[in-house]
Amino acid sequence: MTRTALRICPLCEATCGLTLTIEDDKVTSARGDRDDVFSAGFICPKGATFGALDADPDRLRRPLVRKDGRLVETGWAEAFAAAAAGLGTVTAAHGPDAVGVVLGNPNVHTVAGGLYPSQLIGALRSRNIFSASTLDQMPKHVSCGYLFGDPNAIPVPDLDRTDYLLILGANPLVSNGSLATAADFPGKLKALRRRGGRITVIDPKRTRTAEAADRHISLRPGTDAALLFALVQVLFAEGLTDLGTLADQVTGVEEVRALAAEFTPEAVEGVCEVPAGEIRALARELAAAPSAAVYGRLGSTAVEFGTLGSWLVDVLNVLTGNLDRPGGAMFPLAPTARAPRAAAPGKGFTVGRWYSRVSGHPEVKGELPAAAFAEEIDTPGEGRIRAVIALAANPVLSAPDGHRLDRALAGLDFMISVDPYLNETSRHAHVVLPPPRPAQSAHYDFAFSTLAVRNTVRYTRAAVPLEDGRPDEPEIYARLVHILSGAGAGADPAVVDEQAIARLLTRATADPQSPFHGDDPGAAAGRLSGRTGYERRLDLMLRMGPYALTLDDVLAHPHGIDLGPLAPRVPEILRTPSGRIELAPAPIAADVPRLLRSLTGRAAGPVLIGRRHLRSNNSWMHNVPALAGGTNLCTLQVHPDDAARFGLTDGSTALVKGDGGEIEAPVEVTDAVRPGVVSLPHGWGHDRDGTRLATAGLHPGANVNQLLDGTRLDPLSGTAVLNGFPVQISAASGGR
Ligand SMILES: Nc1nc2c(c(=O)[nH]1)N[C@H]1C(S)=C(S)[C@@H](COP(=O)(O)OP(=O)(O)OC[C@H]3O[C@@H](n4cnc5c(=O)[nH]c(N)nc54)[C@H](O)[C@@H]3O)O[C@H]1N2
Ligand SMILES: Nc1nc2c(c(=O)[nH]1)N[C@H]1C(S)=C(S)[C@@H](COP(=O)(O)OP(=O)(O)OC[C@H]3O[C@@H](n4cnc5c(=O)[nH]c(N)nc54)[C@H](O)[C@@H]3O)O[C@H]1N2
Ligand code: SF4
Ligand SMILES: [Mo]
Repeated sequence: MTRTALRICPLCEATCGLTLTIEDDKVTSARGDRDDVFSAGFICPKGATFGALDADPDRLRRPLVRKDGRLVETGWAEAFAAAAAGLGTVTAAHGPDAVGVVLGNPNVHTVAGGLYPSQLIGALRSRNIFSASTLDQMPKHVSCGYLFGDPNAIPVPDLDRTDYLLILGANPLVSNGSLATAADFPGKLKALRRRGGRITVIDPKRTRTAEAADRHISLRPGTDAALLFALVQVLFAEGLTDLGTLADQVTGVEEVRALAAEFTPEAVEGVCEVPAGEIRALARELAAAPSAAVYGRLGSTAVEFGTLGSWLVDVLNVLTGNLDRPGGAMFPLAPTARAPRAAAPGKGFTVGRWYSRVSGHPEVKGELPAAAFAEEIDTPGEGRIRAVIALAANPVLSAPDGHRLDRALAGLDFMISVDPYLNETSRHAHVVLPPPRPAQSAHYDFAFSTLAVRNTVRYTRAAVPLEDGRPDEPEIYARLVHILSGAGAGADPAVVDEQAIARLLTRATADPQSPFHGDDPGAAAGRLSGRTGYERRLDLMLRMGPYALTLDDVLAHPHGIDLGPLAPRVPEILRTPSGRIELAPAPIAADVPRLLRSLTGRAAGPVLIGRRHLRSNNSWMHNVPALAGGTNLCTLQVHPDDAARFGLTDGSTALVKGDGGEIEAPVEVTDAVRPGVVSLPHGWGHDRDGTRLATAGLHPGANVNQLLDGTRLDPLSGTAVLNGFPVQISAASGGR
C-alpha cells in the first residue's frame, strides 16, 4: 500500500518539511512539502535521499554487545542489562567522574537529544562532559552569555527583511545555514538582492556563497577578530555609531571605543591581508545601510580568536543600531521558550565552576573541551575517565588527534554508543544501542526553534510504526537515565518523563508569572495530552511557552503554524547582572591584548581551513551511494601559485603535516582558495577495521583532524581551532 507522511528533515539546521512516500514500510521518495509554513517546499539533495539514508543496509537494527572481545547482536533487555552492569562496575569502583559523556551533533536534531541529556548528566553527576559544541559554536554561546546574560540568547540575521547582510566564515549555500535556521537560505539571499539589498561575504575562499554576493572580501584565515575590531574603530573614529532605541540599554560603549583604538584599518591590514581602504569602505557601508545584520559562522568561531570574533559580530550589530530591530540581528522566540516576562537583572554568565584534570581548562556551560577528551582518558592518575557514554557522536573523526582518541577509547574499561552505525567511534563500544531509522522517529526542533529566522511551530510523528519491543530513541535515553540514577535498566522509562513534568510543574505552579500558578501539579499533569512521555513533555512546554499552544493545536496543523516574523525582545531577554547589554565584558576585554599581539607576530607558511559539501554531513553520510562521489571528495584544495611552490599538480598526492601528525590527500588545484591557504574537509578517514560502512569504506579519505594535537584552542570557550592552523605541505614521496 502506498501512502504519504510528513516528516521534518533532521539532516541539517534548515529543518525543511518533507513529504515522504511510503510503500509498505519503505520510504520510496521524499519531496519538499509545499504547504510547510516554514520551508514552503524547499528541499536539498540530502533531504531528497532521505529514503536511501533511512534504508541504509549498514544501519544497525539490533543492539550489539561485546562478548569475548567481539560485538554480537543481542536482544534489547540483554543490552540494557549489559549497559547497567558495565557502568555500575566503573562508578562503584571509581565514582561518577570516571564516566565521560560525549554528545554529538545529531542531539540537536532529535527529540531524544533535545529532552534527555540534561537528565542523564544530572543523574550521572560527572564533571567530564564533552560535546561537539567545543568543535563548533561554543564561542558564540560565551560571547552571548557575557553580552546578554544568557549563553543561549543568540541573535540571528533577520534574513527576510534586512537591507545588508555581512557574512563571515559561513557558506550557507552549501551548509544550508547554521545558527540561523532558514529553509531555502539560497532563495532568501536571492530575494535580499532582488529587493535592492546587498551582501558582503568575508571568507578566505571564493565559496558559492561568496559568488552569490555583491562583494567578496578574502582575508587571511583566523584574522576576523582583527578585521571586525577595525570596523568598530572606524565607526567610532568617524562618528558613525548610532545605537538607536538601544541607547539606554547598553553599558560599556566607551570601554569598547578604548579597546578598539589601536585596531585601525592600517594596523590590521597587514595581518588580515585586506587593504585598509576596503575595511573603511565596509564600515561606512554597514553604518549607512537602512538595516543590516552581521552574521558569523564556523569560519569565525572554530578559530584562534573565536570568542572575540563572535563578540565583535554583535558589538557591530549593537553599535549600528541593528541589534533587536527588524532587518537587523534579532532574537527568535521559540514555542517552548519561557514566556516573556518583565525585564529584570539576572545572574549573568560565568565559566570555570570546575577545571579539567589534565590541562586545567575551565568548564564552559557545564562542558570541557572536546579537544581534551583523549587526554582525560589516557592520562593516568586519580580522576581518569574509565568509561564513556557516546551519544550520537563520532569524535574519532570530528575531534583533534583521532589516532590518540582511537587508542584511548580502545583502552577503556567500558563504553556505550547510542548510534545507528558501527563506525570509527562506536566500534570501541561494549554496548551499541541503535536508535530506529528516521522514518520511525517523531520530530520536534527544540534547538533550532530558538535559532529560526521566523517563528513557527511544527511537529511530526513517526511516519512508520516501530516493530514490537523495539525502543525508540527517547526510550533508549530514558533507560540510560534510569541506569545512571540507580533505578536500574528495567525501570519504567515513562517515569523519567513524569519526573521531568513534575519538576517543571512544581516550579510553574509556585511561580506568580506562570499560567500554571496556583494549580495543583498532579492535576495539571493529568490534563496533559500525548501518546508518549515525550509528547506529554512537549505539550507541557508548549502550554508554558510564549504562545500558550498545546500539542493538540500543533497536531491539528500538520504543516505547522506560522507565529510571525521576529519581534524585538530587549530588555526582556536580558539576564545580565546590570539588566542591560554589557558590551565590554571583563573576560573578553582581558583577551584583547592577545589579539593585539597577533598583529605583529604572525607565522609565515600555509594554513589549513575546512569546507563542507552539499551532499555530505560531517562524518556520517558517506555511506549513502546516492550522495557519494562526484565532487564530494576528500581533496586538498591548493591555489595554483602554491601548487607550483610545493611541487604539486592536480591529481597528485600531497603530504600534509601538522602538530598532531601527517596525512596524504589528493590535490585539487583551484584559485578558489587564496594563496597561503589550503582546504580539506572533515569527517573522512573511514579506513579503520571493525566498522560496518561498506560504501564509505570504498572512498575512505583522510582525517583532517589528525593534523591537530588538541592544544590549539580559543581560550575563552575551549573551542578547537579547526580553521586557520599552520601546516606544512609537500609532494608525497610515492609520487602518485
Ligand atoms: N576539522 C574539522 N573538524 C570538525 C568540523 C570542521 O569544520 N572541521 N566541524 C565540527 C562540527 S561543526 C561538528 S558539529 C562536529 C560534529 O561532530 P560529531 O557529532 O562527533 O560528528 P558527526 O559526524 O555529526 O557524528 C554524529 C554521530 O551520530 C550518529 N547519528 C546520526 N544520526 C543519529 C541519530 O538520529 N541518533 C543517534 N543517536 N546517532 C545518530 C552518526 O552515526 C555519527 O556516529 O564536527 C566538528 N569537527
Ligand atoms: N551540506 C552540509 N551541511 C551542513 C554540514 C555538513 O557537513 N554538510 N554540517 C552542519 C554543521 S554541524 C555546521 S556547524 C554547519 C556549518 O555551517 P557553515 O559555517 O555555514 O559551514 P562551513 O562550510 O563550515 O563554512 C565555514 C566557512 O568559513 C570559511 N573560513 C574558514 N576559515 C575562516 C576564517 O578564518 N575567517 C573567515 N571569515 N572564514 C573562514 C570557510 O572557507 C567556509 O566557507 O553546517 C551544517 N550543515
Ligand atoms: S536543507 Fe537541510 S533540512 Fe532541508 S532537505 Fe536539505 S538536509 Fe534536509
Ligand atoms: Mo556543527
